[in-house]
Amino acid sequence: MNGPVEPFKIKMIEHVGMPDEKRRKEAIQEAGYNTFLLKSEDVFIDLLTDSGTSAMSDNQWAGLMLGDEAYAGARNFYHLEKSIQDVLGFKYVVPTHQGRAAEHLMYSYLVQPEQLVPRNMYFTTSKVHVELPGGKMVDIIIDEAHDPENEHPFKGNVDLQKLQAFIDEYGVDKIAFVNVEMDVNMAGGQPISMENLRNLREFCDDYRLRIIFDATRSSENAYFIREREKGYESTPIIEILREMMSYSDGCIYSSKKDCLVNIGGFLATNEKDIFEHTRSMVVVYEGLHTYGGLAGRDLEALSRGLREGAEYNYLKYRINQVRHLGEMLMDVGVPIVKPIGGHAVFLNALKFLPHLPRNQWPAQTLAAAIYEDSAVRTMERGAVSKGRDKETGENIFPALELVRLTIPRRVYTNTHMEYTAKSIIRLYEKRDIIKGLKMIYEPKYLRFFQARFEKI
Ligand code: PM9
Repeated sequence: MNGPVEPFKIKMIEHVGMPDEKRRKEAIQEAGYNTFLLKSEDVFIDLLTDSGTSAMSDNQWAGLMLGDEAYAGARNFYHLEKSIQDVLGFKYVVPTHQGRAAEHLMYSYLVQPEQLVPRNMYFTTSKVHVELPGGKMVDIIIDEAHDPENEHPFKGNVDLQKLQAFIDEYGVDKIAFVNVEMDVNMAGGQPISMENLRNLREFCDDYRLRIIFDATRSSENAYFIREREKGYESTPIIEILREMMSYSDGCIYSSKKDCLVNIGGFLATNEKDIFEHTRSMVVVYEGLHTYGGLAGRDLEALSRGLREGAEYNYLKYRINQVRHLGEMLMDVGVPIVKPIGGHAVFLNALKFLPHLPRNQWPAQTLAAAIYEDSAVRTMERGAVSKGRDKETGENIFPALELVRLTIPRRVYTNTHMEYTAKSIIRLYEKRDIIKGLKMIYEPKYLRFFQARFEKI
């Protein structure tokens, strides 16, 4: 099967090298078997993340030259504000240097100690920013999302009964707000449906509960709605996005993903109190409210990238390139999360390495083995990422123990996807010889970034 035709041509290239087998072995050992600690120059194909790794267009690069680097009131801020109003429909905008800074400003305002934040599966940085002000994130995603084999078309959906159960048990005042992620990252890049969003809004209105979106991959989610949900087959992506956002009270956004830029984030809302509070806090942590830690040129690239990333032809190519990689693996029986997600293909490490117990970190082991075998860098998304229980201090072993092959946007060709698939298939054929890992260093926060391991 061939990959989708790219709707662009390449104007500039960056050389990449292939480290030999000896260097690969040394490099991953030096990195403590953690792919985050590899040097980029030791990597051939970098599928660590889709965050900040996009190739910008000539239109975005031209925008960089129009950066207005005034401390206050740069024209690029107003361009960004207008793009967000046009594409997402929010009135108020606070720029930040990346997504977690927006999470910090938003969640530290909305979460009181001991409160719960129900969410359709945790994300690492989101969970930390709920826990720092004393809250706790609880899971309300549908059960199907925890099963890698289940082919539900909207595995990102919220289970309203689970939300109701938290309200019944703890009382509505204990719920800080409901947090909804688009194209749920930790579930495998799985979308939420418009119908589910609409029902959730109705449900939350009855309880006067706020809904805050993590809209980081909302354009990719909108593409899936158009592809899979009745009534949206020919609706323009921007119309879908605006309807999605209309069911929320605001969003945080890491623009390093769907907005096709290398840095940036923002929060947006129609709620005056959220805006006034976060606008006053952004100057404490990020910078003035018209730049939020970004240069004027970054604001311009982001303003243009938000519009480009919501174009149907681009999204069609994007989603189908990810699907191409996933199908090459699936066709020969390599275990992956189904349906194939929006931004990445996720390997099911528990099925890939069934001989390894959970405390030997199968996904971490597999990510390290893939690098050692082929210089392809991937990321663990399992128990190392999940961390420890806040109360008991014990490791949590989530149902999903995955390795993410995350595809940067507009960066790699279909031939790169084919090289990756062939390497992983080759490794799958000799999977029995892969040995597990032992964790020898664990930092306090977000341990997956810096933890170190040793081969057993
Ligand atoms: N996501 C990713 O690789 C980068 C850091 S974690 C390895 O998937 C969501 C859904 C994200 C996300 C980052 C953030 C934080 C918030 N929500 O990285 O701070 O996927 O811009 O965004 C990463 P920033």
